[in-house]
Amino acid sequence: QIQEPQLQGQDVGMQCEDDRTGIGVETLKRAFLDNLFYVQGKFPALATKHDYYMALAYTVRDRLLQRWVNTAAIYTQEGSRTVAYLSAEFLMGPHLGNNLINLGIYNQVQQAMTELKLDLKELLAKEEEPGLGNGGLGRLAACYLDSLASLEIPTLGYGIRYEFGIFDQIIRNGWQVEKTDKWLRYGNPWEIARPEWAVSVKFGGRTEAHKNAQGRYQVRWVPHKVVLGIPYDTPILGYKVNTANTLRLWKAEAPESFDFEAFNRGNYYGAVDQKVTSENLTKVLYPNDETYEGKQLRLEQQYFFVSCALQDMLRIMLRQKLPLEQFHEKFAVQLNDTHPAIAVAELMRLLLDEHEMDWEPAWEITQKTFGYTNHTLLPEALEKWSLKLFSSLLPRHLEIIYEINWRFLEQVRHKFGTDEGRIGRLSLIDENDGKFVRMAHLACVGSHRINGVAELHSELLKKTTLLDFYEFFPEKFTNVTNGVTPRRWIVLSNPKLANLITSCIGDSWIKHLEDVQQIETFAQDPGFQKEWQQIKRENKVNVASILLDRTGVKVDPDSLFDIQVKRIHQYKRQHLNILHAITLYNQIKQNPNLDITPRTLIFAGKAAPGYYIAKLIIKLIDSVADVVNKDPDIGDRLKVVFLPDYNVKNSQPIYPAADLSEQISTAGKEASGTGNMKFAMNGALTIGTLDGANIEIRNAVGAENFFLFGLTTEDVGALRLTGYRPWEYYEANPQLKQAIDQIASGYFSHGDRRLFKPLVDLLLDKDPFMLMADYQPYIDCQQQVSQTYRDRDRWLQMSILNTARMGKFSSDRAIREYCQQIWKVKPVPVQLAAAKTGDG
Ligand code: F58
Repeated sequence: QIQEPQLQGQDVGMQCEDDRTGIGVETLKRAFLDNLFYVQGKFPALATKHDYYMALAYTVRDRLLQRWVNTAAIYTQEGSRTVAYLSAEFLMGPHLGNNLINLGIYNQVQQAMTELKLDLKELLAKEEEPGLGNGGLGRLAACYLDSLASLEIPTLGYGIRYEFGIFDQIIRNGWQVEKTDKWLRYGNPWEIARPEWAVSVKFGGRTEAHKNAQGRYQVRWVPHKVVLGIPYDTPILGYKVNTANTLRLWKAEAPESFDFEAFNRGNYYGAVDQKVTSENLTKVLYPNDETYEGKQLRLEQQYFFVSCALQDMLRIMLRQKLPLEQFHEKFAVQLNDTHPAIAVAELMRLLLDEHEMDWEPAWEITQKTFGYTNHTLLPEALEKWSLKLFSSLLPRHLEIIYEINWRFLEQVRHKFGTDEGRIGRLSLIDENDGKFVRMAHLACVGSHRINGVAELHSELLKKTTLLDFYEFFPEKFTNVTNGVTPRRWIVLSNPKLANLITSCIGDSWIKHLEDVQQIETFAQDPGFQKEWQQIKRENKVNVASILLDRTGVKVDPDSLFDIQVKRIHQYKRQHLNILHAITLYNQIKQNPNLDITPRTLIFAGKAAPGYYIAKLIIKLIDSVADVVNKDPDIGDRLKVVFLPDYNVKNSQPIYPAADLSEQISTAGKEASGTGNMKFAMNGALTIGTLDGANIEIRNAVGAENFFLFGLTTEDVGALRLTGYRPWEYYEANPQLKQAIDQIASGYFSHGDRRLFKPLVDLLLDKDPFMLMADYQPYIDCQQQVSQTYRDRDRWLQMSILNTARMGKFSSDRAIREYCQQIWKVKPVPVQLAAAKTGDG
């Protein structure tokens, strides 16, 4: 059934179904074949699947461009207030499917492909995803761009165009092996390079004083090297609106002049060398998750993209003839964690040195410009740069930071008197153990708003990590609970569920997720329940075939699909989940006739390449899987599978197929989580701790529709204080003891006792994430899950209510809150008219 096109570019009177904008099936077919011929240079008999994908991508891009150019023209004309979202990571996922949804042409394109004897699904699968992020933080940025465009908020996303994104993961002999992600190998149809807007970025060298034309002393930065930043723009279309915002990613290149200088001196290799080192800057994404690494190249990346972004904003202001004094009125700049925090010093430098502004007005503009979002409480993730490194790379910025710090600490003294302890804790410079610049402190001082990403997290920030800042400027602190876009995470990933919901309540929920509440009236309707169950089953059959294809493990779609997919980290406790798997295994072995609820445990996620324990956890999952899956006594009652290479594309079928979502981090450690939201929206029930957004999800769906277990944040703190002795739990609990002893004795490692020793020792000795304490409550809670699953009607009702009550967790809600509380920006609707020129 083909829906009538909702957006009709051809209706504005200028043309009718032309091949670049038309969205009728015949037009789409013609445009597609035209692109196959003129862009790919192929005729059908010679075309590969990839050629067809490219032809389709260009066909869709043409339809985006019309909206993109119009959007830029209107923003330029109106000088609209604009959000600049600065993020070292944007984990966009494949563009094609999402653009089809947001353009409202999925069905037409599907029909066009079918009529050409092509399978749209196969073509969608050909897209190499831009994996320009590690996990939650990068994906959040992508969801926010979708919502910003859908809410018609003028936005520029600024980041880095990494040549290699997050590594591809393969599993060899149970171990993670990393492969470089060559996502640009076959070209990227979604981006347009804008070399005309390239900027220069300086590094190293020294500063000197000079007198300006008015005889005033100014500082000049004489750099050691200069790198060019080339912007690459990708259109970000909103859902069924004409707004197409811009994601502007910067690539580093060597400036031509440098090559020539070296070349003229006869140093050909020197010239090439310069080019190679410059281009290294944006080569690769650092694959760390939740840990900070003090690498020079990382600081260079951060400064590079931030400087490019701010220079670009200044260019836009000049082009729009806006005075620089209005910078904070034109732009609301959000710092996605501290990775772009150097922006505070860079904006000061640009205003002071390049535009000769005085300190006070420059500082006022700076503070009014920035907002800072914190994403973690883990101490190992807090960025600090050694003064030695910092001063050698950014000598001018260090001077500015000293000045900011001096003035700030004066204010602290004024408010609190000379409390040296407090002053030391607040200082932008850490002098405890070597000297470091504390990036979170720079972000706090330089921003007018500081937010955490879930209620608990924002409270903990005020009580712990940022306590001193909270006491100094409480008015800056706020919370914005994360959200995810229902367009990608329901409509695109779970079309059957989306259609069922729409058939009952209409499609307003896609833009206003609160409306999905209306399906509550169907929660006990047997007909609706049956369709709900049928869709879940089809989604599980789909994942079962993916698992068979990628891992060779055959699973039963009627078993309970119990899923944990996220980065592998000790605090996320994939190993607690594995202890449950071992416990179930032992129960069946001890009682071979045991009538348990059949389960399939699915894991996926990448470990940071240098994080040994996380890699060992993957090996443990694989080893347990190997024993369990091959044991004839176990049969279909338990299966354990590790799906390799978790990324956005591979995750899309997963959420819709889950019965149970594992959100089992140690309380107080997971800032928010966003996977928890994607699962619950797709009708999975959650087993989880009182951590991050789990708390708010439980409040929204109702305690009776959520499986809660484990220590609270307060419990964790108290237990630490009174002395935590993990081995006591082990000794007191025979089931736990058996599981740990099996891991230690080589039961899962062909008798190798050394393999998992580091993990076992860690659990019995320090157990930093308190698995031992949470083990029994977790096992008991899982037992309840199994019981509940046997009551199909009850489970279905709980599942439906979970989806129905997830309205709050749309990223549209989160973005509305940012707009109101932090950015003070309003929508600027875009009407389609004949294409005009504009500069974005
Ligand atoms: C994540 N952080 C939080 N950091 O862990 C998660 O709870 C939250 O939902 C999400 O942010 C969005 O707010 C996260 O993903 C990183 O990946 C950083 C990348 C750069 C190095 C340090 C970690």
